[in-house]
Amino acid sequence: MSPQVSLIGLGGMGIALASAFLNEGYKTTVWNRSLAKAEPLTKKGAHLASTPTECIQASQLVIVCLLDSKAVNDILPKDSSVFLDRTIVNLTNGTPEEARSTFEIVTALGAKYVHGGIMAVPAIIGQPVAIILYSGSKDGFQLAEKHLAVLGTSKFLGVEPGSASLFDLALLGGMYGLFSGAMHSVALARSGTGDTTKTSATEFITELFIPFISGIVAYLGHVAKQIDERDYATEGSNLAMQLIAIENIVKTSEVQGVSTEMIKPIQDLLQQRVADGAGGDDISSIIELMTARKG
Ligand code: FVH
Repeated sequence: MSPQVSLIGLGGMGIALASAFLNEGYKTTVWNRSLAKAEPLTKKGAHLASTPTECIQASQLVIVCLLDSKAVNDILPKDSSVFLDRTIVNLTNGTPEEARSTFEIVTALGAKYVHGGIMAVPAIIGQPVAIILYSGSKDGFQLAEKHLAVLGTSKFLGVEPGSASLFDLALLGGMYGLFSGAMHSVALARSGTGDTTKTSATEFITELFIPFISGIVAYLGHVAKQIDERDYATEGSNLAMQLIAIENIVKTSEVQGVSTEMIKPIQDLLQQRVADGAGGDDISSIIELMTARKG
């Protein structure tokens, strides 16, 4: 008998998730608020449920992937008989508090609840490079594990239901830092006069930004060790020196009419650290301003 799965939510990500299961021969039942989005999947053999309740009843493993937690709370049935023997895996982006709240609600209704965070775009779902974080019911995760492997590489972070959301948001925060840095970098590079004005964003990013940043990414392992050991001794790039470079970036951005919104926050952090007497430290020492340390 073919394995079965139900999917609630057929946005860009839900369609990719459902397609991955269909491609692996799963009997796949889907539900979406707007019916039209189900059409490409029903053509590939998916069964269309007419309500979320019908979709949950169709399979023991139910995957939810909606826009936000409010949408999840809106569509989840409140009748516990629907949830008998069900494992609900919610891959909707949300806060750790929202994950914990949905865990309480769904567990009280009698189902096993696992919350997830997808660290991938729809195009790579189904490949090992698609990392998906999970936390919550260990039994639920173990029951679902071999099916979740269809979607990518699973990483179970423990029984605290909010852990996957916390790591999801932490990683996305890093990604947005990179994007905002890249946008500022391109804007500044294109603000010049002379030959550089002819440089396209594509040329600048591929020939200069990516090779430069790749070297910096490799250095992050060392930065992480400094943070863990709380030893910020620099191997040559101290904060006082880096602050001057950042001040030059801010000054030049202002002269060139480029927004300083992305660069000013890091200037503020370095200024504070240098004022605190940490001018001889490495960049890792700004972590001291970002977190209330436990233990
Ligand atoms: N797409 C991506 O790159 C990222 C990758 C990482 C994970 N995220 C998260 O995945 C969740 C879904 O994202 P999505 O890309 O599928 O989002 P949309 O294409 O905008 O589809 C949204 C679906 O949610 C349904 N929906 C919205 N509000 C309601 C509601 N009140 N009641 C019922 N359903 C609702 C919407 O239905 P419809 O508009 O088609 O009727 C779509 O199915 C998300 O948490 C990302 O952060 C994706």
